[in-house]
Amino acid sequence: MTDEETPASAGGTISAEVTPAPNGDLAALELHPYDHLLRSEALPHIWCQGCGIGTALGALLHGFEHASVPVEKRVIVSGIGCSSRVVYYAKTDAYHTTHGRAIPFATGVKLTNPTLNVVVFAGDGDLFAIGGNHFMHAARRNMDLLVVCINNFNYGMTGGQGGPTTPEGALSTTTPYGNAERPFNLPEFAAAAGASYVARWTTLDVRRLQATFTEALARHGFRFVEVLAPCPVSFGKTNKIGTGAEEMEYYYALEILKSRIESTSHVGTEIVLHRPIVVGKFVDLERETFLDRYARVVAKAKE
Ligand SMILES: Cc1ncc(C[n+]2csc(CCOP(=O)(O)OP(=O)(O)O)c2C)c(N)n1
Ligand code: SF4
Ligand SMILES: [Mg+2]
Repeated sequence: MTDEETPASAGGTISAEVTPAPNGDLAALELHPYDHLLRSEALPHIWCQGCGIGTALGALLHGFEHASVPVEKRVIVSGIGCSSRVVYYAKTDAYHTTHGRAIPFATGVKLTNPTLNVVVFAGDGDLFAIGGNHFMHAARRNMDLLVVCINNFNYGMTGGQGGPTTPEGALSTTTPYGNAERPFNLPEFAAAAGASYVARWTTLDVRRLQATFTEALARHGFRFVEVLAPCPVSFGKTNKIGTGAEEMEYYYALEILKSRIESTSHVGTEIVLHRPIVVGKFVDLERETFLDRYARVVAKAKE
């Protein structure tokens, strides 16, 4: 990213002020309340100023703590992309796999050691373009995974190409005259494929995200959380939404809680540029998981 592309040059500000370490001792300085949950040796991170991925990671770490998941039981599996970089920074067991293949790797981890609490954390391109089939079948099986999708409506890492969640008409480096395709509606896709738990929030909804992760980490089966997140240097810039902060204002103006629109059928969960965005929890069911069913089959085979 060049200086020209930073949100600061588009009107944001960067503070150069840093709290001095006591006696100049950097090790004694607590940089963040979740510092102990981060691999500080891997910092600085690669994310652009105003990117939403770190906010979602912070909420997930909050969820691990508040759902009382023991540190040694936390696993994050990711694919490839800016979102998938979280595995470098979270102090959990982690697996940075190949593009689109986080779900099958995570399935292998869970089946090998069912006592682990396995989270897949990846981008919209990773999970729904190259990895779409894996998503669909893991949901159908009700595989015991929490899947977190950072939906920034494009392929952030590779230069802002359009993908399966790019809204119709939106601009990207591969749709310079507007996207002619209709995007996936991720909550509906997940629900139709068989997910037990489905929610969507934006990175503006930090407390709701924290509560959702806390709840979802304590559940079983296939759980899906879509996080709408700013990608200011690509999607935000190309579509004139602006900086990360301006994309938050965009969400503030457009998001509607699902609970507020229960009685009005004309507002759905599809995402249309500059139209209301429905957020909330859409599915929360107790269903037999793959591991439950598989244990029965194994018991039968042993009879
Ligand atoms: C098999 C394969 N195909 C393509 C790529 C190139 N590639 C790397 S990241 C990426 C897309 C990332 O988009 P997304 O998953 O939405 O993550 P984001 O960067 O937006 O967080 C692509 C196409 C790759 N690394 N491997
Ligand atoms: S390119 Fe977009 S998604 Fe990637 S770090 Fe920058 S703002 Fe975030
Ligand atoms: Mg993306």
